[in-house]
Formats: sequence, C-alpha cells, structure tokens
Amino acid sequence: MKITGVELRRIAMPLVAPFRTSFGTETSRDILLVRVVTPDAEGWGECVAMSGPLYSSEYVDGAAEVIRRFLLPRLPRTLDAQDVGRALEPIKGHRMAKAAVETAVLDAQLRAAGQSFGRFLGAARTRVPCGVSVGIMDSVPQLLDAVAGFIDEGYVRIKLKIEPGWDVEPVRAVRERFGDDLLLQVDANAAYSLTDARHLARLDPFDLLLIEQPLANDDLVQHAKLATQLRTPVCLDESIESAEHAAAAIALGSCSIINIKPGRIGGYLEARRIHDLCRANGVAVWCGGMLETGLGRAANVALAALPGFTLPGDTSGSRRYYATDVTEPFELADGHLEVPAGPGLGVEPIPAVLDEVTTATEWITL
Ligand code: OSB
Ligand code: MG
Repeated sequence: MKITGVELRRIAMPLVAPFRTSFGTETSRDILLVRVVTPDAEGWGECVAMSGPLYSSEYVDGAAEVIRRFLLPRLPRTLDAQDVGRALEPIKGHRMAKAAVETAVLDAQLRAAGQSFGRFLGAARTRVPCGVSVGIMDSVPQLLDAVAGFIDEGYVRIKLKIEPGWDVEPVRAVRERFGDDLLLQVDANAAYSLTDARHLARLDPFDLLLIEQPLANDDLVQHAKLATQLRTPVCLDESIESAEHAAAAIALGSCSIINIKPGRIGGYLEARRIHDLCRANGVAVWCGGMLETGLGRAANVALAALPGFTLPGDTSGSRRYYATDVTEPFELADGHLEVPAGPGLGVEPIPAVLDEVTTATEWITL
C-alpha cells in the first residue's frame, strides 16, 4: 500500500480561556494537521508547534514550510512508520514537524492493520489518570477559583505554571486551601536561573511532586547543580528533545523525572524509546501536552497508558481548552480518560466541525 498524497490543513481553534505561561499568553491555537492518504486508509498527525517560537525554536508556519519543502520529498512511499524517522534523519531538528508526519503515517498504517495506537505502543491500562495544567492568573483568588473548578471536574493532579513573582505565594495558597493530599506540581518553562536556587528551595516545604523545567532549555549541567540544592524533584520538559538527551540528563543527574511530549522529541516511536530508557533507569515519566485537539489527545492518552507512565499526565479533557473539539470530545470519568480502542487513533475528525475551523488546505501529490 503506497502513500498517494498528503494534505496540510490549518485550523483555528479558539481557547475557552486565555492560557498564560512564563513565555506568553495564548488565546487561540493555529494548528497544522497532516493527513496522509493511501488507497485503503488515511491517517492524521497533529503538529504541536505554536504560532511563535517561544516554547522552543519551532513555530507553525515554519513547520508547514519544512514539511512541504524538506520532509515530504524524502518520505518513503511505503506505509511503515518505522522507516519515516530514518528517512528524515538528514534534516536537522524540526522535531514537531517530523512528529506530525510520522504520526499521520503511523495512524494510516494502524488503521489499515486494524490495530490501535495503545496496542501498538504497548499500553498496559485501558484508562489513564488525568492532571491539568493551570496558567498564570492575575490574582491568587482567581487562581483558587480555577483550581477549585478543576478539582470539582475530577482532575487528580494540579500543575501550576510559575514565573518569577508568581511562585511561592500561589503554591502556598493552593496548598493551604486544598490540603496536603492534593497532588501538586509546578512548571516554570525555563523562567529561572541557577542564581534563583535559594528562592526555588522555598517551594520545598510544599511537598510538590516535581518542579518542571526551572532553567533554560540547554542547561543540563546547571539543572544537575540545581537538583542537589532542592528537595523538590526536578523534571525536564524543553531540555529533552531525544532519547540521547534523556540519556545525558540521566547520566548527569539533571532530573529524576521526564515529561514526555511526542511532538517535542519527534514522535511516538522516540517517545516509546525514552519511556523504555527511563524505565530501565528508574526515572519516572509522564505525558505532557501542547493544547492538542482530540486528534493529538487520542495518541497522547494511548502513550500515557504505557507502564512507565507512573505520574498523571497533562492529558486533560477536551473542554479544558475547547468548547467544540474536532473529534468526539474526550470527557473525564472519575478523573480518568479512556484509551481509545479503535484502529489507529481510534477517533475521527467530525467533517462539519473540521470544515468550520479550517482556514487553509493544501494537497501535495507524492
Ligand atoms: O510546558 O507543558 C508545557 C502548553 C503549551 C506549551 C508548553 C506547555 C504547556 C502546558 C499545557 O503546560 C499542557 C496541556 O494541557 O496540553
Ligand atoms: Mg512544561
């Protein structure tokens, strides 16, 4: 079965509320979807690159350009996701773009074979516990209201976005209001430097599960130094772009936990490699998110069901971000999401919804 063509589709998805992190505020997602077409099956890949290069160097227009200009000309025509990474290896970086292409190929391949993402990746459970990422707010009372709402919805773990000036006080307030049993963690998105170590140690008394990416993306050595100065476990997100980076971080002692985001590291096959490496080294992993629609979320939920994913992920329900998802909405039940069991991603875009949010399409014959 040969790939006959690829559609690049851009969709505009307004967020239910602004999402603020230390690197910026998002009010809407401009998302690139990749659809791989064969005579028997088609597959979808959601590119997680954001509008601007603020989380990492990738951004959505750049991803579209690298896909059409450099990745698709090298894409093997045979429907085997294992070959995609190797074929695209000469192109440096652009992992979010590569992940979207490889995921679309894998989805088409699995739909043709009648196998789910979960089964293919090695899922060990049929549902996964869900955490939620809570953005920086204008005030502590506003934050407490937001957290209370998420706890009411059943989320089993709360992650607070932090930055200098919004760290110890909001964490203290959430701990005091919701108690010691709440699973609580923070994410700095690289907003601090090693000179802030003593300040960050003021988070130690709050028994956080972890502090995610306190220092800059390329600071593995400084993260190792910081880790010796904090009781809170250090988790890396932005710093880990490959299994090699994960191995280096583990060897250096830069972190004891890794947030695995398939887009950031080039796809679900690399995600599984990092999972296996971490599991062999006693490093806990959890599944991060990038405000995905149901298409990206479906694959993330399947990944989060692997046995090494021992902490709740940022696998929230569709309505955390979108009033109307492009697929059937993912809805929490008892704080969990069901791993889709159907072929491939196990979810389909709803044609009418997809058309309504589409801002551009481009067909590339291979
Ligand atoms: O650092 O984990 C992050 C969203 C966009 C970019 C980076 C991050 C995030 C989140 C939200 O924290 C994760 C999600 O709920 O999808
Ligand atoms: Mg993060």
